[in-house]
Amino acid sequence: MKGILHGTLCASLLAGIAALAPAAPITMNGTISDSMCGASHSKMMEMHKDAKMTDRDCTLACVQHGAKYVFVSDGKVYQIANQNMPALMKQAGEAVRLTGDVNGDTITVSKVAVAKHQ
Ligand SMILES: [Cu+2]
Repeated sequence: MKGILHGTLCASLLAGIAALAPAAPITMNGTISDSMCGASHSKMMEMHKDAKMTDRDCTLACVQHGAKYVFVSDGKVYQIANQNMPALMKQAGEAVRLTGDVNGDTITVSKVAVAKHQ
């Protein structure tokens, strides 16, 4: 008997799901900064040496002068869509774990938690 059946091709798994990326909230570690200073307050602090500002002081002062809150994570500066979230002012200049929907370079923040010290 020579009726050897060739195995049928295994159906390949179609994994084309990754292409569709719904805006799921993500959590990142970073700091709340301001759009004037971005990733670093050092330039501003250099200009106001006598004020002896902390990152927090600088962020709040910049926002008071028209800057917007931003979120800095891994050197990348994200704009924040919902500027009037109270937690932004509360944690300004400090390390946080921030949760929100990222759309390009803009985050709509849903949660700001204080980062644990390590
Ligand atoms: Cu500043």
